[in-house]
Amino acid sequence: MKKILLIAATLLLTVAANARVVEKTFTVRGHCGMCKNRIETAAKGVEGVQDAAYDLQAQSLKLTYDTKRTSPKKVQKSIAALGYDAGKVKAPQEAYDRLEDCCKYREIEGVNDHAHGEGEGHHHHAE
Ligand SMILES: [Cu+2]
Repeated sequence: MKKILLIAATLLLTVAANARVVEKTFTVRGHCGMCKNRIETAAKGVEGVQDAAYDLQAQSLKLTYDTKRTSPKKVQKSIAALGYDAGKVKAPQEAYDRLEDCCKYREIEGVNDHAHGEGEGHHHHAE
C-alpha cells in the first residue's frame, strides 16, 4: 500500500513538473470577426490549450498551451478542419467550401467560374 502511494505521489509530481505552458504564434487565414470567433473557439476547444487570441490584421493566432497536453500542429489541424489554413496545415477543400462567402480568402481573383445560377444579388452589371 505504501509503495502504491509512493508511486502515485511520484507520478503526480512528475506530471506537475513536466507541465509546461508556452506561447506560440502562427499564421491563420481569417477574414472577418466571425472567422476570428470560430478560429479562437476551435483553438480553445483543443485540450491543453489555455488561451487563443486571433489578430485579424496580422493574420496570426497567439496560442497559449501546455506542451505536455497538445501541440500547435493539433490545434492547426482542428482550425484547418473548419476551413481556415493554419500554420503549415492547409484546410481541406470541402471544409473551405463550407465557409460563408464573406470568409473565403482563396478566391480573390476570378470567382465567377462556378455558374450556380442562384442570382442572389451578387451580379455586377457594368453600366
Ligand atoms: Cu469570416
